[in-house]
Amino acid sequence: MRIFVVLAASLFFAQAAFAEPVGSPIPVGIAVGQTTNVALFGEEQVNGAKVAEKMINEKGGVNGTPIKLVFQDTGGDEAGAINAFQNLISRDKVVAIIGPTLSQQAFAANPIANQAKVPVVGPSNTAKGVAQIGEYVSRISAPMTLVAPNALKRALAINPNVKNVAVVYAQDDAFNVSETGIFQEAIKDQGLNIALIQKTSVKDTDFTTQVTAILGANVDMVVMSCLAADGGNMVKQLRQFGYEGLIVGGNGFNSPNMYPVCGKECTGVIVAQAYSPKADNAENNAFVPVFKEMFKKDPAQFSAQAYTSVKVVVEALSEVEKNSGKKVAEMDTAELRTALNAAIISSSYDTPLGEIVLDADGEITQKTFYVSQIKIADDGKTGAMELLP
Ligand code: MET
Repeated sequence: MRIFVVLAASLFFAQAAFAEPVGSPIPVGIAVGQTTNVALFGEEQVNGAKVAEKMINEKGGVNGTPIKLVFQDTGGDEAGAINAFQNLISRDKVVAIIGPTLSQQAFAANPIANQAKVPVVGPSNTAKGVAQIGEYVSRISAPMTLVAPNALKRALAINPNVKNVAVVYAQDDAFNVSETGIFQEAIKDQGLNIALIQKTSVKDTDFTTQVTAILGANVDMVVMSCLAADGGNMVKQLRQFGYEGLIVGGNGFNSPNMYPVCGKECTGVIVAQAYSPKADNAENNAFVPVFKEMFKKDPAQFSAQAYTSVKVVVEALSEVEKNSGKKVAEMDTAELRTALNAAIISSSYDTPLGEIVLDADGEITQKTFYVSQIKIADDGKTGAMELLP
């Protein structure tokens, strides 16, 4: 009888423990740009990851073991990303790394994690070839191949008379070089003429030369592949110098943190997106209210993607426990990292981005994309991405 009571009591407590995670937390690395011009994106990524950590641990973490995010700022360059990766791999012994923010950084830092057999989940890398860096590299950010042509089609729906297009891209950034290639192909596929191409740098703040050239070319549309700070400033200067045609931006423009950079001149800019806070799926309906409660605003794409990355790692950790019959905490770090990578790839996940599939290469397939137009409020600093039908 006594044994029965003890058994029943421990079963009861085991159930209760499920809601309140116990044991040493599982360290998951977050290596994004929290400083420099890249912080405009990094801040959104940190917020999304924190929401994931809170929601996941409130639900019992990984079968009762909590997770702990270990943040390492990468800054905006390759050296910063390499340094952050090395700290997370060797010092913090994370099970996986979510990061870095830029593809430019991924091409430098991911090979280090790959060599060390540490899974990397790219939360925002959209250049061609990132998932293919190595066996241990995957991403949940769809490459612009799928996203960019959508934006052009919607722009043409707004002005079907567009003929001549100017293309702008930041030549010192891998993702923007990749993205402009995709945009330029899509522009030609639409039967439009590329009247001129202007190169910029992500470090530029003065775009007089490029803006003057564009105004001289008499184009009806400018298609830009830049990051948020440089791109925001260039949009502002284009409008201030009198350009009145359409502006289409790529992934670098997909951040509300760009609004205060270009102010009211951002209104009307068309942006392709891999996420909408309005998406009506169970995962997004759970994510958005918690995010709003924590940060008093709608989640942006980079937040939703960071949230998704953490969720992918946690679901894969659960899968590892299921397949191995062992608790993650009992596994050797190297053994766990390898098993985790195998569980991350070749799987599908329900996420705020909709259902996503990661193939054997770690490349993402995503079904739903959006195109929005920026509308800046009267204060000139806040605004919204209004979905185009
Ligand atoms: N998509 C970018 C890249 O792959 C990063 C975030 S937006 C500039 O570098």
